[in-house]
Amino acid sequence: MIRTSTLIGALALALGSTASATDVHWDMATPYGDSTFHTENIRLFVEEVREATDGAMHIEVHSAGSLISHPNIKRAVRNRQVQAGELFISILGNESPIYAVDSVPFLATSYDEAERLWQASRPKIEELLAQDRIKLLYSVAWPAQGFYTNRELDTVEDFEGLRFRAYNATTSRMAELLGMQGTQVEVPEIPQAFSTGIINAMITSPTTGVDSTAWDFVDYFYDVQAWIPKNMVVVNQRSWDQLDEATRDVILEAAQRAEERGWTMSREEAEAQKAILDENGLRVMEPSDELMEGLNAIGEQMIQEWIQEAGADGEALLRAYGID
Ligand code: PCA
Repeated sequence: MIRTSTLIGALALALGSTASATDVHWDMATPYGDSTFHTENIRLFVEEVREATDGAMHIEVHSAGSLISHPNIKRAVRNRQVQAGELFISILGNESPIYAVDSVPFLATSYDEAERLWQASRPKIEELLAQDRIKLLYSVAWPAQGFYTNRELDTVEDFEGLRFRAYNATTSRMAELLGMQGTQVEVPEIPQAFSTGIINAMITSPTTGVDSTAWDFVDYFYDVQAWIPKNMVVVNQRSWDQLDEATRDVILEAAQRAEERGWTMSREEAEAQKAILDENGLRVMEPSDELMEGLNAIGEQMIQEWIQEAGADGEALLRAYGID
């Protein structure tokens, strides 16, 4: 059967119109839920692209890992199972330490530092992605990461024996150094992992704490601001190359706006989401000096380990960031 849209397309072509002859539909896989600001930002991005192309470029967002689970999103984009995707950059840390740089404890802990680190690491990350025929569109930070626990943390010894949710190789390593048992759990599964006792502690943003109703499972949020990790939005290079130039320009411009808007959203929500944690009965704690000293020592060790692993590329990246 011939679809009406095909007929209209053929007609438009015959009449010399550029309108709907080049309708493109892309699928985009993302790991996080619809209420997360990253997903809200993606939906605004997709809508801008749709409007600026008069509806010709349609990107369908499949959120919360509903189409592809987070650990498989990069591969799915590479293999064109989906044309676009969003993922947490440091989930790729076991492919290259360069991907993990934004999750090294206490290397970049303010938004200004995180932005500088992003500018310093972006070219190298683009180069790595290009090896897999993937193109980077934009990247947005999460608010700073803090600990959620059901016990008071006075010193680093208090982590001993906790069952800790890890979300990448760096957090697994941190669990090990703090004497915790690490288990990798994706965001949509956090509530279940807590309620079944697989985990009883985690490190993440106030955003993800709110999204996963952390107050149902733990009593404290320690605002240690350990690092500011990022997501990135990527597309398959071949799918990209098949777009006409006008559409590519529209997407690049919308991507740049999405990056700027996303960082603003992130900055704004760091405080707002902490207030929501507090309203729901979680005790938002300032860490003691002793706790911070212990964590900083672990951070030092992990920075050294990262430098060793990342070699000359890592040194160049840190120099670009402003550390010798
Ligand atoms: N939320 C995501 C990544 C970092 C964050 O704040 C998570 O917990 O997996």
